[in-house]
Amino acid sequence: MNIIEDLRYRNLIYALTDETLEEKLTKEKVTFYLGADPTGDSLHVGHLLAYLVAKRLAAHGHQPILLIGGGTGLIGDPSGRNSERQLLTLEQTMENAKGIEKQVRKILPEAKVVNNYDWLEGINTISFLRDYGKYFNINTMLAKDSVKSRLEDGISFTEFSYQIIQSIDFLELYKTQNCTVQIGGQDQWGNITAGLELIRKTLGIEHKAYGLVIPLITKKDGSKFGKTADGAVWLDPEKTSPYAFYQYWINLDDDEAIERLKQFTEYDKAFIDDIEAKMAESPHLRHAQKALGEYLTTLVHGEDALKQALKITEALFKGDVTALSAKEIEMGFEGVPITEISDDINIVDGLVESTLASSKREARTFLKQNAIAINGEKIQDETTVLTKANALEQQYTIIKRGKKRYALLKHL
Ligand code: 383
Repeated sequence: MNIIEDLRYRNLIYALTDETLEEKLTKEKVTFYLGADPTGDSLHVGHLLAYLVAKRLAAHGHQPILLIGGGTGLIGDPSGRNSERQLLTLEQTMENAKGIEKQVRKILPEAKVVNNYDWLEGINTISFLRDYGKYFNINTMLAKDSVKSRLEDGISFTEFSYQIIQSIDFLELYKTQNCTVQIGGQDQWGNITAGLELIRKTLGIEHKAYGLVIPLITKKDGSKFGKTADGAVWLDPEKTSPYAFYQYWINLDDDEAIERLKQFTEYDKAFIDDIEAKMAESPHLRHAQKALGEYLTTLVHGEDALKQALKITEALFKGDVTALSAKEIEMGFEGVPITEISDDINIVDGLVESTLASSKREARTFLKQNAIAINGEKIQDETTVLTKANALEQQYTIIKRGKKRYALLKHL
C-alpha cells in the first residue's frame, strides 16, 4: 500500500484540496505542517489523531513541521465552535505553549517545531491590511463554515480574521521552509484552503500548495469521541492518569476498537485482520481494545507507565489490591470518595464515615451479608478496627461493598 492507500484504508482522509496530492505524496518527498493552538495546557486524544497522521507521513519520508500557535492562540480559531472564545493572556498562552510543545515533541521527536508568534507578532496594522488583507475577499471569508455558522449569534472581528493569520503561517512556511502541504482535522478545511489561495495570489499561479484533512471521529451512539463522564481524555498524565488513559481504550466497544486500531496504531492490515478474526472468536478477551490500549499508553506515557496501568487493571480485576503503591491506589481509585481520618476507626463507623452505609444498622447488615471487603479481604466481624498500621502503605484502607462500590479511607 502506498501512503494514500494506507490512509484511505484507515479512514484518515476526509478530503484533499487537489487529487494530484495523491501522486505527489507517493512519488515525491514533501515538507508538510500541522498546527495546534495553545488554548489549553494539554492536548487530548482528539488532537492525537492528527499527530499520528503526521507520524505516518513522516514514516514515509515526508518532512514534518509542527507549529505551535503562540500567535494564533492569542486570536482564537472560530472553526468548529459555536460561540466566541474568551481571550487568553500572553502569559497563559506562552505557558500553555510550553506544555503542548513537550507533548508534540514526544509523539514526533524528529519533527521541526516552530511557533507562529515569532512572525505574527511583528506584523503591524498597515502591513496586515495592505500585504495580506487585500488578498482576502469578504464574501469568501463569510462563506467559510467557521464564520457562516456564527453569523446569526455573532462573531467578533478578531475571530473573523483568524483565517487570515493561519494563511499567513502557510505562506511563511511555504516561503521559508518549502512547506507545500498542510494537514489538519476536517474543521481546518476553511483555514487551510484560505492559505492555499494566499500563496497563489501573492506568489503566483505556479506556486501550488495542498491540504489534507482528516475526518472528525463520530461515534455511533452520538456521544463524543475522547470524552468520559469526567471530561476529556488528556495526554497530560497529571490531568488523565496513564491508568485512566489505558482504561479509556480498553472500554471501547468491539466495533469502535477495531476502527481506532486502524486509525491510531501503526499495525498493518494483516495484523488488524488477525485481531478482527480473534475478536470474532473470543470477543470477551478484548484483543482489539488491549492492543490499542497498550500501543497508545506506551506511545504517550512510556513503557513503565503501561506496566503500571496493567498492574492496576489486574489488581482491581482480581480484587487483590495489596500489591499497589499509594500512587497506584490514587490512580486506580480516582473518582472514588476519599474520607480522611486521623484516628483508627471501628469498621461499622468506618462504613458510615466513608458513605458506603447510611447508618450503623445498615453497616452491620452489610457485614452480616458478607458484602464488605477491606483491602481485598472479606470481613464479617463488626469489632474489626481499621488502623493506620494495617492500611496499605500505612495510608489507604480500601473498602468494597458488594461487587463494585468502593470508598477509600485516608489515614492522616
Ligand atoms: C494554527 C496555526 C496554523 C495552523 C493550525 C493552527 C491551529 C488550528 C486549530 N487546530 C485545533 C486546535 O489547535 O485550531 N487553527 O485545537 C485542532 N488541531 C488538530 C486538528 C484538529 C483541530 O490541533 O482537527 C484536532 O487536532 O487539526 O481542531 O498555521
